[in-house]
Amino acid sequence: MNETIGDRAAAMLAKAATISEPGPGVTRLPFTPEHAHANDLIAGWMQAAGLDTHRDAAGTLIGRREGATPDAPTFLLGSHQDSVRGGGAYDGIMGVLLPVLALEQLHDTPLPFAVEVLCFADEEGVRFPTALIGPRALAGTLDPAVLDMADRSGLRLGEALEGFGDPAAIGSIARAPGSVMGYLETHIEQGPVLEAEDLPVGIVTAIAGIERHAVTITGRAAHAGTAPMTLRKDALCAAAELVTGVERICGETENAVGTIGHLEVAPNVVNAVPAEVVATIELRSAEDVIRAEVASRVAEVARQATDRRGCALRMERTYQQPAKACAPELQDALEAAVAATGVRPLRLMSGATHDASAIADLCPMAMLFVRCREGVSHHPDEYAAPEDMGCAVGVLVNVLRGLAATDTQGAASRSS
Ligand code: HGY
Ligand code: MN
Ligand code: MN
Repeated sequence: MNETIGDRAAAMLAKAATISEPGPGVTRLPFTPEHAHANDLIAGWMQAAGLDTHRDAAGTLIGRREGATPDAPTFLLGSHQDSVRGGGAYDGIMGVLLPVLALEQLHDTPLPFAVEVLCFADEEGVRFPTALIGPRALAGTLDPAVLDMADRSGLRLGEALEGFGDPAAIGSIARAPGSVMGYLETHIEQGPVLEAEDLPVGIVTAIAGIERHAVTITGRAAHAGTAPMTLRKDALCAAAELVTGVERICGETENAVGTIGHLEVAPNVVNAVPAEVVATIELRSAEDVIRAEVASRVAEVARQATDRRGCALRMERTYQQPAKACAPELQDALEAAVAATGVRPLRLMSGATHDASAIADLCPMAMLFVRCREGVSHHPDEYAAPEDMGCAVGVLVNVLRGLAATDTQGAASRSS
């Protein structure tokens, strides 16, 4: 039986998934040997599809095909190559590969505009306490201070970037807004909606806003046997109240989610009252005003939980990005492209954040979701079916053809 485009995508992504640190799932962090190896593989994909490849100063691998004229605007597609620790084989990199396969299908189809597939280095923000440096550099919104942020080993981001990009030039790669028509990111849904609707693909309406806080609760170590309960300053009990507080507040707030994904206890021994807890709080909502309200309620719970136990609290917001709406005109173009494949178009919001959220500061952006088995993501069991990936490639081909037709009509009406 002929190998379908979806089968090819599945095989290529399975190969890419082997480029990982040892351990379960995929662990491919930015500016690492694994990243360099993945770049070589992806650049090969791009070149085989007829794209010229280069890396920009932010370490983004770019595959480009020229437009009809040297000054033609560019349409951007892409996603990220990096993963979380022990992640899946589709998050990010599938959104780099599928547009490459779509452009392979359009190799002999003239397009008036140039097209670039962007393979961003760091979307997850797992290695460094920042993220999205590639799209932010293109949008001209990158804070150069992030280059001084360090990973667990103390290596600065700016040093890690050497050999992948050019930290000294990262501030000069912002694209002129008029030079970019728009950005379309294809991404595994990472949620259960498309599976529940029995749909292979979906159209994203907005990307949730997100904020992260670093919390340190300092109590007092004491002997677990001799310290009376009334005289303890138990940092972990205070933290426990914060953990359930986040769950309760977000559980009772429509359109908000909250997670304490990281928690460390010291001295972390069976017979000592915990002296210190370090934790992260992450809050998300499609409505920034809701997220702000939840954040202030969570901060109040933290203050009360620590005051009551005589513990000290340090809580600092380390990251935030506002919710971003997808461009209505690109959503409509996606809807027409999906319908043309015979699939019922469905629009849904994204609880996960993406490179598109940063590119939205440069140009109109949109996202195409691909069904995710049981909504499982950021996990080795993450899975997108070949036939769904094949459908997505068909949608991307339809979108590019549609943009070309619109562009040509536009040019014709401008010249008449
Ligand atoms: O955290 C996120 O939403 C994304 O997967 N980095
Ligand atoms: Mn992702
Ligand atoms: Mn992710």
